[in-house]
Formats: sequence, structure tokens, C-alpha cells
Amino acid sequence: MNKRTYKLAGVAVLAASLAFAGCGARTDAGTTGGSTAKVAKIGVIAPMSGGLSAMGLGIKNSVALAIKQANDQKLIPGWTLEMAAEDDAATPDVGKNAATKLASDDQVVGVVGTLNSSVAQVVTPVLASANIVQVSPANTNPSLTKGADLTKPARPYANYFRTCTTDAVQGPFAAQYLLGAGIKKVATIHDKKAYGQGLVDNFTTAFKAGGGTVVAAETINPDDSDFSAVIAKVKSAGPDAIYYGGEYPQAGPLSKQAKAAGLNVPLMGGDGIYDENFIKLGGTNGDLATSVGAPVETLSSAKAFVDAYKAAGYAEGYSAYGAYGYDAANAIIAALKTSLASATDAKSARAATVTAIASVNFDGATGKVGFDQYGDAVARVLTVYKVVGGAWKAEKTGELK
Ligand code: ABU
Repeated sequence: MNKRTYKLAGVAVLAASLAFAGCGARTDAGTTGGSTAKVAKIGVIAPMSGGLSAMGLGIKNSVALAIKQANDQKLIPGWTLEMAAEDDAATPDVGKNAATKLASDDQVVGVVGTLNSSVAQVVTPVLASANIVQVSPANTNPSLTKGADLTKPARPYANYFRTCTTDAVQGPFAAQYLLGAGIKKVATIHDKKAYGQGLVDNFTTAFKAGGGTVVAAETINPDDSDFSAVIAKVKSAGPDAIYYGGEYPQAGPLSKQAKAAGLNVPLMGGDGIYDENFIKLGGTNGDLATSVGAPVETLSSAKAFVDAYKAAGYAEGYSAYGAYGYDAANAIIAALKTSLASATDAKSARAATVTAIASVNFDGATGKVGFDQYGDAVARVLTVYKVVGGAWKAEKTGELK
């Protein structure tokens, strides 16, 4: 049990104490007259250390907030929710071990995560074999819900859902933006991971279909820090922009090194680079990113989340996926209201939670929260952001035309 879990448990104990005050002799914390609040846990699997921890910790904190609010409001009578957070370090093997650990805990009924599509590829089968529902706030690789062949979509795992849209939407959205801005020649670079490669594939198809030309298609390794070789190749192709598939720890330095080498064109990426750390690491004015949803600060639906998050005083910001993590946790909680209603223990409610979540439909922080027959989010909104004056600024929000 980590520090946050203790805190949540403490909130639950306090709530139980207040609820039972004056209603008979308390025999121990949360117990009175033979009635004990049962515990169900919502796991979190995300990077809480390493280069992507800013995004992972925003997800973890947001799940903690949803759980605290559910306990405060006694949303599920007779049950106390706890969070069980596991650091996957953005690494598939670590994520798989985290999933195995959570699956072996009989009190775990759902998991929010992962951040990385490459980690989900190994986490989801483990959770599926234990009938544990998984809701990702951040995985955007289309194959996780539709299988490897998108021309013949087939859902690989019935327990997997996501609250964010996918790169089948994000890649073309970016392509349309660049073409609309008069950028017709692009060099692509990706990090060979599931997310980066898939995003570039989806971008490339749409960019070419819209009349653009990909003048160079290069790759890097996820742990590279010197990009001089790839920049030299890309520079000689004369692109108007670089489209990058990967995350900010590499994208920031890549942008900086490209400009230093005289390649003064914007670098554009997806939601994996939409973080203030991209700019701290070298991203510069004119660089671009798409990210899922509308800017959280502008959404009336997200105001209560933003206010509560700030009031809770978390050390880290909610980051790109906090609101999506909050909605993912609340989707699980909505399903638990059904599945735990007549359950004697958490483990026996796992399969019913998977069934119940398929039909949740509510107004979340990010907008309508619900899932289609593949487990994909019904919401498909994206935003283009540009670095202006050393900070991300929203340029355009909408759905793919
Ligand atoms: N969606 C961006 C980063 C996470 C992923 O791998 O999908």
C-alpha cells in the first residue's frame, strides 16, 4: 500500500466513522453491528518514474481524486474503494509484472492504464485472463481495439476500453492541419514503438491522400539522445516540416538539434509530445502537437475536475491525460455500481464489471463518456497546439472531417 492508498483508506475510514456515528457500537474501523464495508480496488498502471512520469503521475492523481470523491459521496453502498497504483516505468516487461501483481490481488476489480500502447500490448492479455476491466486514458494505437488489420476490425480483448480517441483519427487530423497550412513536403521520423510507428503510418496515409509528399521516412531508437545522423538525412530531403511519432523525451531534443543543424522547420507530433517538458527539453516556437480532446481549461465540463484537482494539492499537474484518467476511473466506478450491488466479494464481480462498463454513458470531465462495440471512446475530438512564446497554445479544436 503506497502513501496515496493509505490516504484514501483514511478518507474511507473517516467516512465510515461519520456514517455509523450514533448507530450502534463500533467494533472496529468501518464496522458496526456486524456490518463491514467491503473493499474493492481500482488499479493504476502508468509510468510513475522515468521520462514519462509527468504524464503517468497526472493519471494516478486523477484516479485517486475520482476514488476519493466516490468514497466521500458513498456512491457504492457497502463498499469502500481503494487505489492500487503500480509504476510501469513505460516499459512492457515492468507493466506485465504490474498487471500480474494486480490480477493476483482478489480485491482488484478494474485498472486504469496504461499510458503507453506498447505496454498495453502485454498488460491487456494478463488482465483479460483474470476478467479485469482495463480502461486506458492515453493509449492511441488503433490495433488495441481493432486488431492488427484495420481493414477487417476484430476486437482482440473484451475487457479493454479507452477514453481517448485513436491515431486512426489523430494522424489524419494532423495531416489535414499541415496541408491546410500549405505544408506539402514532410519528413517522418518515429521511435519504432507501437504508438510512434502507428501514428506515423496513419499520418502518412492521410498526408499522401491529401496531395502531400513524404520526402524522407526515418526512425530512431527510443533511448537515443544524439540525432545528428537522422537529422542529416532528413535535412538533405528538404522538408517543410518534420512529423514525429513518439514521446517528448526524444521529441524535445530532436527539435532542438534539428534547428541547431540548420533545419529550421516545425516539428509536429501527437499527444505523446504534448507536455511542457517537450519545451523544456528543446521544443521551440512554431513546433506543433495534436492532443486528445479539447483544452481541459476551456471545458465547462472539466471545471469541477480542475478545481478539485487543484484543491487536492497534488505535487504534479494533471498533464495531458489527467481528465481522461479521471473519466476512465469514473467509468469503472459507474460499472461497479451495478456489478458490486449484489456481489459478496470483489473478485466475483470482475466479469460483471466488464459487462456493465460496455453500456456506461455519462457526462465526464472531457465530455460524453461511453464506448463503441470495440471499446473505443465515442468522443473523437482533438486539438492542434503550437508552441508560442515558449508555451503550448491551442490553435484548433474539432473532429476529423
Ligand atoms: N498516446 C500517446 C502516448 C501513449 C501511447 O503509447 O499511446
